[in-house]
Amino acid sequence: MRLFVALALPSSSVSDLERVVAPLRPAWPGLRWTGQEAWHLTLAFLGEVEDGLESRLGTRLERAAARHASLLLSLRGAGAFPAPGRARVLWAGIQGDRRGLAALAASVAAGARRAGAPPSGEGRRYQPHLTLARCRAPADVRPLVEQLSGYDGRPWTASEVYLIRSRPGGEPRYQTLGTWRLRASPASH
Ligand code: 2AM
Repeated sequence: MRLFVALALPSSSVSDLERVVAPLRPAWPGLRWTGQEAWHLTLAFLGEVEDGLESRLGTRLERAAARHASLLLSLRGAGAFPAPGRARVLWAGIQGDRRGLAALAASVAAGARRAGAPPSGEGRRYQPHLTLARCRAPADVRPLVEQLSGYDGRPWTASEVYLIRSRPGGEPRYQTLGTWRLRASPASH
């Protein structure tokens, strides 16, 4: 089964962003826009994982989560992979505790590797993002990146790591298999 590990966004952050993204979609029908119900921040994409590895994976993810404090994050601006002038992916940016986020992503990747489910794309630099749209062929999305550049969402505290099964074409597309809590951050005591 196809698995990934992610953080969720609170519904207020999702609806704030949707309010800004919704009016942009009709002008760019050539892009494959993601819907708000699918929005998440990927920590590690594990790809196809053998059935039966979930419980080992769960043990490792629990340990990884317990080593990290919850993260104060916000959505800000936009960008594109590999570049706005020839985009394959249009994304919203993540601000706040990016260092903590990268450290958590590294722990999650290490835990998944030990569980026998190494993330694909390991060795690539972790670039936190929320995918807004995918492009069938490289597209010049500079106007969209510009329109979203002033976006500055309200901060939220991410306090749980999610193991999610992705079922392309399935309903629902994303199924949560487990959640593990991060440590409470010192500021929230
Ligand atoms: P994306 O949003 O940047 O496309 C579920 O598919 C999640 O895993 C998505 O957030 C997706 O990231 C990520 N993902 C899918 N395929 C991937 C791959 N080959 N390498 C890294 N991440 C991938």
